Order: sequence, then structure tokens, then C-alpha cells
Amino acid sequence: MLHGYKVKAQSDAGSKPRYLSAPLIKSIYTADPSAHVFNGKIYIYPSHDIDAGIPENDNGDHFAMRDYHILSMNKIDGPVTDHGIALDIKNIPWAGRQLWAPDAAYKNGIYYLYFPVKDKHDVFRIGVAMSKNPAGPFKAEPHPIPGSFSIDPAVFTDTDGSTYMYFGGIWGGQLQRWATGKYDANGSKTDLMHDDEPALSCKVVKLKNNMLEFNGKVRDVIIVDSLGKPLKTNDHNRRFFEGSWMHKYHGKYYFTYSTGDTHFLAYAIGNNPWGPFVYKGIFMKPVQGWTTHHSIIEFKGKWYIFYHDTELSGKTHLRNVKVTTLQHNADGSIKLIDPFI
Ligand code: FUB
Repeated sequence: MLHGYKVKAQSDAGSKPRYLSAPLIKSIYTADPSAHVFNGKIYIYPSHDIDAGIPENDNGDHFAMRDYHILSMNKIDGPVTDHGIALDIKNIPWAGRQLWAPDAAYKNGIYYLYFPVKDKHDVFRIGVAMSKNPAGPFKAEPHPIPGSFSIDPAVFTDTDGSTYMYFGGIWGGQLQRWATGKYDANGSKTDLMHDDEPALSCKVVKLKNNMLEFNGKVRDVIIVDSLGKPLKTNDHNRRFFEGSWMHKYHGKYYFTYSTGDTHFLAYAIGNNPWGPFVYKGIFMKPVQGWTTHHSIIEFKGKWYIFYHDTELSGKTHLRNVKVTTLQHNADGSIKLIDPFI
């Protein structure tokens, strides 16, 4: 059976789910929250979901977002500010359609917003926009980042000041169409025909100091099992699908991601930002809705996960962002989170 974007993960809490957390904002639909602490405050860079009237399909065409709104909060559980439109698709010269999950970074007085959007040939690329204010407005560069492709940029600055971008997503995110290094417009919609081969990998690349270009080769983020063997395509409970994130904890690098059609958030640990990363388990059970996408931050000595579900709408493409605590156990594992209580 082909599992497409139209298939929903079910809550195991029955017909009246009790959610672990409440939506952070109800006035607009938001998803894919990339959170960062800038100037002692939490800024959230989410997708802005809208109902564009496009029927659901396996390409994710119904995720037809057109702009970004940035949210901020002074404290967890405090009021959330919506800073209005930070970037509109009409002001991205090369963009075609579908502004998907963004991320942000800061360097030398400038904030950078990284965003995936389909170009005018319907190929996902990653763009960058700049602002002096973490909440925008952002001005987009006239071209996508050279050499970029697919979706879901997650930007991580290590303690030595080096910045890396993790990116990629299979199925609607088109990663499988880049398997040869060049885009195959007639390529498959999924990875399902390569069951016994090593799974497609998320990508990682260092950014140049200007934060606008890749510095060197794009590499595969290899996830291995406890025996050191790369995960395979048919390992749907564990293989990478989309929505990656990186955080460092006690000197170890935690690569976290969504398993897509099995709806888990999983983690793998490595000794450096490039990997390989050893698969360790899942740390969040499926939320209500098909997609699952997260970010992890440390704020005032505590760790938090930002995620989304479909509590407000009950519709796959109209999501709402949430936050809850994340706990590292004494042995370095992450405590499993159930998004229902
Ligand atoms: O929001 C559109 C896409 O859905 C994101 O890019 C994926 O991570 C998934 O959440």
C-alpha cells in the first residue's frame, strides 16, 4: 500500500484525545517550528499553514504556504507574539510555490532565514533571506543557495563557531529524485521500490562565513544501527524521512528527525556534526496529524521540544505549533514523550 500525505496518524487516546500541550497560537495555523534563543528571548520560525483549496496528494501539494510569520515569547508558558509577515513568496524572485519548513541563524549582527520553496520549474531549492531583526522583515537573496535542493533546512552552529546546514526530505520533499546527484523530473514519488538498499540520507554541509553559500561538499548523514550497519529503506520505523534537527548535549551530537510514514521522532548520536550517527530510538510518539516536525532548544538551563499537531483543525495541512519539556536521562538517552495524556 502506498502511504501518502493523505494518511493520518491516529491518536491512541480514542475519540476525545487529551493533548499534552496547548497550541501556542490560535489566530493563524502554524507548523514545523524551528525555535532559537536570540537576545535572551525565544523566537519560533514556523511554516504558516493556509487552506489553499488544493486536494491532498502524495506530493504534499495541499501544503501550499505563501508567507512566514515569526513568533516570539519571553518565557515558556508566557504570551506569544505574532510579528506579522516576515517574508512573502511574492518577494522571492525565483520562487514558484510552497514555502515549507524554515529555520534561522545569527552571525555578526545579521539574522538569516533559510527556507525551502519550489522554484519556477517545480523543483525544491533552499533560499536565504536577511534581516537586522530576528522577527524580520527579511529580504530574500535573488537566487537559491547554489547547490541546494530538497527541503527542511536545519542550521546548527557548533561551539567553535562553525555553522552547518542539515537538509532533505523524501517523497514530497523530492530527495529521492536527487539519488544520482542530478534532479530526475520523472523520478519516483516515494522511496518504496528500493526496499533492501541503504535508506536515502539527510544531507549536511558547512556554511561559509557569509552564511549565504555552502562551503565544500554536501555529505550524507549516515545513520547506523548498533552493529554499525546503515539503516535500510524498508526500515520505516527507523529510517530518516524529513524534519531533521541537531543539538549538542554533553559533547555529543544528537541528530533528530521524523520517520515520516511511521510518524515517529527518532534520534541518533554521533561524535561530530558530520556523523555517522548511531540510532538510539524514538523520543516522541505520533502526534495527531500525518506530519511530525520538531526543534529542540535549551532555555534558562532546561531543554524544550517545539512540535506541531492538528488539534485546532483536525486537518492534515492546517497545523498548530506546541512546546513541551524534553528530558535527557543520565545515560544520555532521551525520555520518550507521549503527545497525549
Ligand atoms: O510543512 C510542509 C512539510 O511538512 C515540511 O517541510 C515537512 O517537514 C512536513 O512537516
